[in-house]
Amino acid sequence: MFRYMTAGESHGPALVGIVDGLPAGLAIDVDAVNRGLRLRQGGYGRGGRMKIEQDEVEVLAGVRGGRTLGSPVALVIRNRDYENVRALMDPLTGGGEPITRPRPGHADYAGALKYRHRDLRNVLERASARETAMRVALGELARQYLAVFGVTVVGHVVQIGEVRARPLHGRPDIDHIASSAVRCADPEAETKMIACIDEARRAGDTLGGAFEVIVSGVPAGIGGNRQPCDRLDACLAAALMSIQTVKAVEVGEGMWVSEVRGSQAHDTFIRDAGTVRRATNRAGGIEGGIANGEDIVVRARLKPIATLMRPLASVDLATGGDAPAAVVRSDVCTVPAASVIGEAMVCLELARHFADKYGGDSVEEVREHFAASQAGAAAILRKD
Ligand code: EPS
Repeated sequence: MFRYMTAGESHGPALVGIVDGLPAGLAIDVDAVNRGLRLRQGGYGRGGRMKIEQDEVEVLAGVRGGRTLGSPVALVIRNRDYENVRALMDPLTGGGEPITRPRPGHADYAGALKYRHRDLRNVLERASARETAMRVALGELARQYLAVFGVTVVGHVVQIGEVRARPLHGRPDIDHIASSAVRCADPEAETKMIACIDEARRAGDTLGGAFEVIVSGVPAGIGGNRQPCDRLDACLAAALMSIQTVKAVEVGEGMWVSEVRGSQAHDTFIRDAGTVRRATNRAGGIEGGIANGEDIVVRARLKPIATLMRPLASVDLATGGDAPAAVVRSDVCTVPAASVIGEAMVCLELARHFADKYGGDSVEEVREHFAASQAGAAAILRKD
């Protein structure tokens, strides 16, 4: 079983993560984890906090001499900003003026009622997208596990505000996305997206958008249909929806196929050199909850961030009177960062499904299971 968990407050001492279920003998590349963390911190539209943090992971357990031991892997990322706000956030002595004016669109209000907190800081600290730094670190480990099977995962931004990138033809150019300030493959759209972010910043406002994640190398048969929770599309949708500000998820051409006839919507089969492929990939690589061997394509749509420098109408929970929402330091647009987090969530979810199907206690055993399964699947298609 592959599972993970994170803990940590946005301005607390550190973020902590544990991943359990990686096989023994997997080479761990910490530099690659730190590269992922740097990508998540970047992207045009970030606020002042990212000038303070320089996220780096420390491995605490489960790895020796650069290889996994088969025991749980524990990671920590320290929050540099903690040193500036110790009086507020010290786990034993922290305190201060309560925040009492909930931001529309944020977890502030619902969380206060849920946990019966009178200080909204007790809600916002965990609700903050800061915790996604640890998701990215764990996701990079999951990506290194998926590499055993030849799987690659790439995320890119397809929309910021009203600016849409031109649709990709083929797979995205990873180097171009990495060098784009907004992680967008379309240079023309990139310029407009940057202008759009500048405009929102000047207006004291925020922006949402959309990103796409493309996965290649997933063999047919990952996922399942025995129970609702086995379905790969459902699992990926839940994983992406768990990212702060995501309000919609699409698999393949999910929105478009809802408007056309069946004769236009489905991906016809083509026989090709002893194997079978598809003329199109509108299903986004998943049919009936099971990967069909084509690239997996998922998209997530994000609402604008809830912290506005020109705050929306709210109420003061301390007095019961009308009041503008609390204003705290924040970002203008985090869609580029979200595309990195989206990659991580897809990696984590796929790692769980790969471990279910091909899992083993050591990398050698995993490779044996995978090779046997691949040979069995090829025999279904062979007609000699
Ligand atoms: C966030 C508010 C900002 C963001 C933060 C998420 O933090 P602060 O209140 O410290 O300025 O920068 O994101 C991160 C710290 C991060 O690492 O992504 C929020 O309220 O969700």
